Amino acid sequence: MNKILLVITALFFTNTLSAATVEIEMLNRLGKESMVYSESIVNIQSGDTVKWLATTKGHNVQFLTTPEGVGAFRSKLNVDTEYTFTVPGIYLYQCTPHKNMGMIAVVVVDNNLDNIEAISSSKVAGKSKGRLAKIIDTLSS
Ligand SMILES: [Cu+2]
Repeated sequence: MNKILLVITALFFTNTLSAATVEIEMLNRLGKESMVYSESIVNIQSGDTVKWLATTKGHNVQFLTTPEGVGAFRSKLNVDTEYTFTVPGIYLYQCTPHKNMGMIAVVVVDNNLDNIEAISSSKVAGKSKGRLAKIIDTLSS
């Protein structure tokens, strides 16, 4: 019994100590692409934080499809923003002004792909359709 408690405690502290912050830039241009997040897929562990940097202005982060039970998140335009992920699964988010211009990306927490159907059937328009298809291809392979 004590041994189990010890293992659980150790796991808890290991997880807390290793909580990481990943930075993503919000950009008007990256190589040949315009209106993009610098990473279209980020893999993190629960407890980790993603920080989106307003490297170029006019962008934000708005959750579009998330694991069940996760509340809405929408940041202000033009400012750095961050979110700490605690629920495993895939989070699809978009930039509100550029949602039809392909400015979407995902965060995957704990390598959990349980909600991939909900992600792939998310309503996106314009250039975001192609980007979402690419993301789903990558996640499924
Ligand atoms: Cu944008």
